[in-house]
Order: sequence, then C-alpha cells, then structure tokens
Amino acid sequence: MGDEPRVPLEFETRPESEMRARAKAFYEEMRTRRTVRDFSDRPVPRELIEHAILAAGTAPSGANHQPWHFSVIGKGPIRARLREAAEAEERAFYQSKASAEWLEALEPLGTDESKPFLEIAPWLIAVFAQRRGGPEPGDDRKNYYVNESVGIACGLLLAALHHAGLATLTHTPNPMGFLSDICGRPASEKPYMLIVAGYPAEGATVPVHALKKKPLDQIADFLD
Ligand code: IYR
Repeated sequence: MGDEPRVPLEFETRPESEMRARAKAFYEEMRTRRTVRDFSDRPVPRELIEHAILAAGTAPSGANHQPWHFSVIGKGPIRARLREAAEAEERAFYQSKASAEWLEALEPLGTDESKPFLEIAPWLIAVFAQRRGGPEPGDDRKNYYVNESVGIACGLLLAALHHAGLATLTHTPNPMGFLSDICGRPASEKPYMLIVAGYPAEGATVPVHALKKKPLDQIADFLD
C-alpha cells in the first residue's frame, strides 16, 4: 500500500446471539416496506430527510468518489411543473412507447399516467448520477461504477426513510431529462431516480401482487 494516511478500523464485535437477533430484526423491519402510491400531504420534518440522505451518502462507491447528488424538492411552485412534465412522459409511455409485454407486467400494480403524489407528498428526492466528479468539491475526474454506486445509495436511502417511519415510492419516469432542467443540474449528471417520501394517505392500499417476495431458496444458493 502507498503512504496514504490510515487509521485503525472501528469495528464492534458482537456476541453471536445478538447478531442473530439483529439480523432477524432488520429483515423483519425491511419486509414491512411497501411501495406506496397514495400519499398524504401531512408535513414531514426536513431533518428526517437530511438524516436519510446522510445515511445514503455512506454507501460504498467507486474510488470513494460518491458520484451522487440529491435534489430535495419541498412543496414549492416547481411541483406543478414537475408533475406536468412527468405526466407528459408517462402519457407517452402508457399510450404508445411501452411494449404490450411491459404493460402486461405492470397490470398487477395498477399504475397509469396520473401521478398526483408528485404534488401531494411533502418531499421528493431527485437522485442524480455524476459521470464526473471526485471526493472533493470542485473535482472533475472520471467517476467509476457510477450506476452501481448510486443504486446502492438509493437502496440505503429507501431503507433509511423506511426505518425513520416514512412511506416511499421509487418513481422512474422515462426519459427523466426534465428533472435536470427543473432541479438545475448539469448535463454531466444523469437523472437516476425520483424518490417520493411522506405518510401514506388515509386508507391507502397496495397491490397484493407486490406483497409476494421470493423465498430464500429462489433468490440464493450457498456453494461450498
Ligand atoms: N414509470 C412508469 C411505469 C412503471 C414501470 C415499472 I418497471 C414499474 O415497476 C412501475 C411503473 C410509472 O411510474 O408509472
């Protein structure tokens, strides 16, 4: 290794019984996460979003360049513009662009081009993936494993928001170019995902289809 400064790893070794309990408790908590599409307009403290984003920012990333930017959108006037632009893309998607096979796959979710949550939910988090950057502000170096890094950060963000007690939706209007304009982000950043966070609307429902997660033997195998 080079002569870059290093410090001893801080690592808490726990009793195995505690580890088992924690592993199970985390799974039990995460399995209650649902993608929500009916949001309440009940306000959510900004601090919850700030901490969830800080948690997302701990994600591992290529060369630790942290190639992400989170544009957090409150309830200001850009919401109407954003909804209009997103719904225009979604209309094109549902009415002509999506293949019959794709529409059939979406059928159990009951989604369509109407996206009222974009105006109702207290917070929208637009996630951007930076093709260039670096660990320090103002760096302009090539970033690596950008999709993998930003995907992991989004996973942590969703877990953190759920852990804090918020409902979330991963929304991926396609294409998402309008998000760059609305959020004032440069063309070197790819709009990656829009995450909606808030409380579910009273009486919100979720599709039974989405409750069914594959069992362990269908998603993993253990090789000696
Ligand atoms: N972006 C569209 C369509 C959509 C696509 C998939 I794949 C989903 O899992 C859900 C929706 C929309 O948001 O309606």
